[in-house]
Amino acid sequence: MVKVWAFIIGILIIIFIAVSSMLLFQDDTGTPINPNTEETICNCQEDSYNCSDFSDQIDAQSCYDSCLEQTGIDIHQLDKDGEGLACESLS
Ligand SMILES: [Ca+2]
Repeated sequence: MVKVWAFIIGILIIIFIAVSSMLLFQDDTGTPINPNTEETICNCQEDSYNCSDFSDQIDAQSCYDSCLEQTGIDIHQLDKDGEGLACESLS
């Protein structure tokens, strides 16, 4: 009987740890935070990036799209031929 109670208490402790660690890695909006992922910060204030600063075309494109939305121009000149695709050379 003691073993059964020890087993039940053990399960409850594991559930408690699992739930508290899930709560710990959420921000205020409830969105899970992956501590290993650093958010890409794209500065749209001045021409500060070249295609070689991005690890792939998707990153360059998201910076290009974000700055185009904020400034209305291709501030980093990532799309020199002006057809809407940034840094084709990275894809
Ligand atoms: Ca282009």
